Formats: sequence, structure tokens, C-alpha cells
Amino acid sequence: MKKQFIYILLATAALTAACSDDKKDEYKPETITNPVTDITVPNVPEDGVLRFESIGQTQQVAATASPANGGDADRYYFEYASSDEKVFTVTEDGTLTTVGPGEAVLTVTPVNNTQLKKTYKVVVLFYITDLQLSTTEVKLNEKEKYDLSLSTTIIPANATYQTLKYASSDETVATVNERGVVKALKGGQTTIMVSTTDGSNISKECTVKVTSWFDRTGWTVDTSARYATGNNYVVDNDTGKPEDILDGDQSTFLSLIKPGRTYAGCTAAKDDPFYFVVDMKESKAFNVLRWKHRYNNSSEGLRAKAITLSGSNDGTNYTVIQENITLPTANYTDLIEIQLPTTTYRYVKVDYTKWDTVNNNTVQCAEFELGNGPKE
Ligand SMILES: [Ca+2]
Repeated sequence: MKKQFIYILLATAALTAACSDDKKDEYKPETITNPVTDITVPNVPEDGVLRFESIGQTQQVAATASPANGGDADRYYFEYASSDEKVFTVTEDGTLTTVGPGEAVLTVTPVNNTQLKKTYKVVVLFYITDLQLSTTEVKLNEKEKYDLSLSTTIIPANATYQTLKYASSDETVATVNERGVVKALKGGQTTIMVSTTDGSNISKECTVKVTSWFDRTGWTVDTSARYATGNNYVVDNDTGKPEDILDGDQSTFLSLIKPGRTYAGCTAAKDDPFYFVVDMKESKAFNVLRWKHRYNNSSEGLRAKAITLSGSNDGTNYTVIQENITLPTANYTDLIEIQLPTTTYRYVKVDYTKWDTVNNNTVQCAEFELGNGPKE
């Protein structure tokens, strides 16, 4: 009997404890019917990117809870934040205003339920409206480089995407890299196209004309002169020699006596031929000539005024390439480059056809080059 009483006491204690647990259940969270599961921001395109094309533009991005009739929808309120206020600002009530070009992130946070926070990319895009090239034709020598990006101006200067792309119409003549650096490879002409990549589809062209100047190593020169000195040239201090027109030094030169004149013991008769011949040692196609007058000498009378160019492959029979080519003589600093028809010869003969008949006794040529350039 005593034992049974104890059992009853234990059972009562257990029941009391159970009743105590039941009271706690009264504080369970309420069950919300049709709860909010998402938030909605108006006017956001499918890709989630808000795009603008001007500053001072505004857009309402005030969020709402979804579903709108959710049982707890009225508890939702939002905070708005811009990751970069130089791009856009956003007010407490969700008014977005663009400030400047660029990209930034809009964050919309339901303060009562931050797990439903959303972020959107905001792009304020200033399209390029024009590309200006300060030069549309560039002349380069083989192996020379030219940075086209330095002569390209993007309009407006604050366009969002400033990356340009470059392409060469003939990459055997010149290539261009992604930064706009043109590298001349061989004689000829190519067109470099500069284009925008921001979707504005603007392109501009620059013509690049490349000249390959021949390596003159091994070339030889003879002249029409056979003076009493035994030389085919007139000595002028350390220079005056035929090969001095091939040495890359503008202060050394070939010196020949003008017909009917005498100088340094050398005389040329009035009707003597008056020319020199360059032997390239092999037939080469060429279409451009570069001539340099003697450096640092003010006597204009020493400079050839006109020449006739002829070509030969046997050194005997010559064909005129171009007659009476006028050479400017006002100074020795002018870069004289003469465009020629393209011909292929081993020997090139230069006949002097016009010179100063009053002043100075000799005609001097400091540098003579041939090359291959664009056909004009
Ligand atoms: Ca020279």
C-alpha cells in the first residue's frame, strides 16, 4: 500500500511538469497566412541592369513586398543604398538620380527581413558620339612604329566605354595592336580602321603609307668622270668619292665637276657626259628615290637642280625611268623623296640635267637611296 502511494505521487509530479510545458506554448510565433516571400522593385529590366544615358535622370525604385496582399506585407519597409554616389544617388523613399558616367550597385534592403535584400547594377552610359583623328595619313619607313591612339580623340571625353579597337586592311604592310600602335612591315599602303566598342558603331580611317628603303651594303657607284688626276671624282678634303653617297652620312658626298669648269686640278669639257651610276648588284623593284644635298654648306650652287633617272639590267642599255626630276635646292635640310613609276633594274643612272651655271664649280650629292613605297 505504501509503495502504491509513492507511485501516485510520482505520477502527479510528472503531470504538473507537463502542464507547465503547455503554458509555454502560448508564446509560439503566430502563423502568418500567405507570407511575403519576395520584394519587387519597379521598372527593372529582365537582365536586372538599370541603364541611363544622361545625368540628372531620375527613376522611381521604391520597392514593395510580394505578394502585395501577404499577411505580413504591411510590416515591410525598405532602405536604399548606392555603392557609388558619383554614379547615382538614391533617396530614402526610393528615388534614384544619375550623377555621372559609370557603374554602381543599387541595394534595396527590407529592414524587417534582410534575407530578401536585392541588388541591381546601375549603368550610366555616355556613348561616344565622335572619333576625331588629328591625321588621316601617316608615312612610315619600314620597321617604324606609330601610336595612332595618340592622334585619336574620343568625343565626349567622359564617354563611359573608351576602349577602341584597331584593324589593318593589309597586315603584310603594317600591323596594328590593340593599343593602336602601328608597326610598318614593308613598302605599300594599308588602311587602319579605328572603331568604338560601346555600341555607338563609330569608325574612322587612317591611311598608312610604308616605304622600305633598301639596304645599300655592297652597292657600288661609278661616274662619267675620268679626270686628269686619274679619279672619277673630285677630292674635297676627306670626301668627294662616289661611294660617299651610300654611307648614310650627309656630310660626305660625291663631287663632280660641272661641264666647262675646272676645280682642284680636274676639268670637265663642256660637252662631257655628267652622270653617276649606282649598281645595286641585283635587280630590284623600286618606286621611290631619296636624295640629300651636302650637309652644312650654304652654297646653293653645289646642289643639283634636276636629274634624269634611267635604269638598266646589263649596265649598257638604259631606259629612262623619269626625266628632269626637279630637286628643291633652297636648303640642305629638306627631306627630298621622289615618287617614281615602279620599275625593276640593277643599275640606276643619274644624269645631272640642271645646275647652277654661275656659282660653284662642282655638283655634290650627299646621299642617294632607293626604295619601295606605296604606288601613287
Ligand atoms: Ca654621304
